[in-house]
Amino acid sequence: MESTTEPGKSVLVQEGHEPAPGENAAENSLEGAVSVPLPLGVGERRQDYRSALEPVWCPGCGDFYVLDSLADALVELRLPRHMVSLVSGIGCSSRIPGYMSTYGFNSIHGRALPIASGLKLARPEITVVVAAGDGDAFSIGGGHLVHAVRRNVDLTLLVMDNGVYGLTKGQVSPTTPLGALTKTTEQGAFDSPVNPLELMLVYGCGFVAQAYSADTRGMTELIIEAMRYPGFSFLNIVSPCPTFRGGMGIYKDLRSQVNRLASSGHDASDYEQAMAVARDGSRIPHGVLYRRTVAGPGLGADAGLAVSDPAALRPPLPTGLHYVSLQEGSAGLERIAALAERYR
Ligand SMILES: Cc1ncc(C[n+]2csc(CCOP(=O)(O)OP(=O)(O)O)c2C)c(N)n1
Ligand code: SF4
Ligand SMILES: [Mg+2]
Repeated sequence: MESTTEPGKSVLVQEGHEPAPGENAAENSLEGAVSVPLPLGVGERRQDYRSALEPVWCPGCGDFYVLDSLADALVELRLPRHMVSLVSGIGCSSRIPGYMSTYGFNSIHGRALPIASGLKLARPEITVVVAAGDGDAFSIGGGHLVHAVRRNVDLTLLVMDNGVYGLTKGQVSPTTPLGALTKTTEQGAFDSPVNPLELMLVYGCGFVAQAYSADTRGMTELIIEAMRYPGFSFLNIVSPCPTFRGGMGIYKDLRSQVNRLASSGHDASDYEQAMAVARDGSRIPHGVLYRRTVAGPGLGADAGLAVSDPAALRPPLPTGLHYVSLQEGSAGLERIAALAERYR
């Protein structure tokens, strides 16, 4: 998979995705495919990172804000479109790769993290962002979370947490609050909900943050910070589903509960403080709860952001792995590099 396609060259794509740069358009027989210029390089505006597909989300869906914020973050990070890959599972939220002009993989329900980990290990120079729903991440894909955290591959996981299964029309999810009415809990949800922030802190995630999706600017800053973090980073995004949970009034309810950590004196280097914020069920924290800053392999000035300078793409691809393990130190790095050599 060499990045040899020249700017302006036409390739076949389907549903807004491009095949690998350099892929022969004539050999690509994807049904319903259309020919569009492959967008290479850095975009200047939000629209440059959007595909031609119009979102099919319901009016008022919180995921619209996430789409805007993600595009804004890529503009600010000056990441070339062909050097970013968005990997998702299945769900309303997981449609997001199709709406962007970067690479994308709308994969299998709950399986985005292992796919994204493989991609990042195989192509470490590509910035990989995982987009998931709360069901995708904490229910069917819940088993993958702990391993993504402990492997600490340099990925960013964005969970669009609407507290419901949106795509399949309103069933209870792992983050549905106690007592909430859904299609499958007509007398109120009775299982204790998962607390995503507490869960990721307990797993040992080095970067744990939360955003409220209607605060687009604040969310953009948090996405940028998460993507810059050298190692596995987690951003839970409270992204309402007004169709199946709470109607449009949910925005007003949520706004009144938001607790902006940046203005509350919160110390994100303090694990105990982060845990206390995560466990405080009375507010919705918006900001970075925890950011581990322990120095370790890969924690150089440029680690965590695969490509910030397009000129850096010109030299041959690195042969070593860009794998960050804050916990295992260099032993972990050596093991992974040896494994990679075996399968090369
Ligand atoms: C293996 C598998 N199991 C179940 C489904 C059905 N399914 C598709 S999306 C989904 C849940 C979506 O909820 P969530 O992940 O919270 O995303 P949302 O639609 O709310 O954004 C389910 C159960 C599936 N597609 N594949
Ligand atoms: S069902 Fe809910 S999550 Fe899905 S698009 Fe509609 S509002 Fe958004
Ligand atoms: Mg959901």
